Amino acid sequence: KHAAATASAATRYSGTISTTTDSYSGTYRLRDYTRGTGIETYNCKTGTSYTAAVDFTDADNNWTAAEFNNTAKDNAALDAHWAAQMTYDYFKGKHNRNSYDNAGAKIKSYVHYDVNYENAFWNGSVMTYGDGATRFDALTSLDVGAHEIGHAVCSSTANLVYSNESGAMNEGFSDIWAAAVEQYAAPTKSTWLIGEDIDNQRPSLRSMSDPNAEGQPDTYKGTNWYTGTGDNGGVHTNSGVLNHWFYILSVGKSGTNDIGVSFNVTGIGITDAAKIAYRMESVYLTSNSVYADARTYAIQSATDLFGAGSNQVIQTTNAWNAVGVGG
Ligand code: ASN
Ligand code: ZN
Repeated sequence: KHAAATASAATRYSGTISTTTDSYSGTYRLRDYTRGTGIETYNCKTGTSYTAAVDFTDADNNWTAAEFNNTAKDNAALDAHWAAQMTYDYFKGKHNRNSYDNAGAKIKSYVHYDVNYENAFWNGSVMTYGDGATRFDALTSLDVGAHEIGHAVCSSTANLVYSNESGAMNEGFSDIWAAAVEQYAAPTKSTWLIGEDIDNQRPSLRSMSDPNAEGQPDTYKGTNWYTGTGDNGGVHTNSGVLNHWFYILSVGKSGTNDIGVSFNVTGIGITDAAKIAYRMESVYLTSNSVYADARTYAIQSATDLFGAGSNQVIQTTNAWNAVGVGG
């Protein structure tokens, strides 16, 4: 009745990739039943109803630019489908997590949401992607897709409240997974920039290597630290501190931070840094955790994974000192 099939897909942002689709009723649709209980990608046709959405289909399973790089930006659906697949594979392969809930939950993505919609979001159940307008092209790049699914992972783990410091860390974890998935599935892209493929006006939405470049703090309560009430208390601003901690831990950096602390961190690589971040998020942090808790539990996680006194524990501690979250 239906069967998994391997497609060739000319994506909007990641070249021509191999992807799993579903052969059904004489055509192929953007559904993949080889991962968890499924990965499904739907077309909202510029409406805002999830129930009115339809399948994307292709007659021969060769989803070409000639067919999909049209004025409707239908090729963006191929990126969303692939982003969900690569995020699934990353969490399964690297953290033995079976989908965002670790119980194989179906990952549904809704593309062409609304008209000129300049955002993407996890609505608590499904991923939703606008086509963009002025600042953004269609918001279905690999890193943005991984970021949104990262919110679903957070909901099923630490469940960080989406305001103030806990919300900034919720945002930071989504950027950490965006970087980790991008490094895993597309290592030639700019791992440490978020949204570089979709931004028409800036180099990126956020820079994990230099948060100040996009208006974020790189130091706890340092330059650009936001204390107002907008954006749920600056969740997309103050995430720069967690982002920069993860960057420094992965890659290393030396310098002096905004509060005058000199640091010299040797990077442990993104693989070990991600193991520490994942354990902190999935085992230790809770809804109202703040940056001081992240320091405590990152060090605890590194100790669990690599042993007391290990280089990973030393550099985890040094990276927190570097971003101004002291002991
Ligand atoms: N794109 C935004 C984000 O994922 C939308 C939101 O949920 N605040 O952070
Ligand atoms: Zn987010």
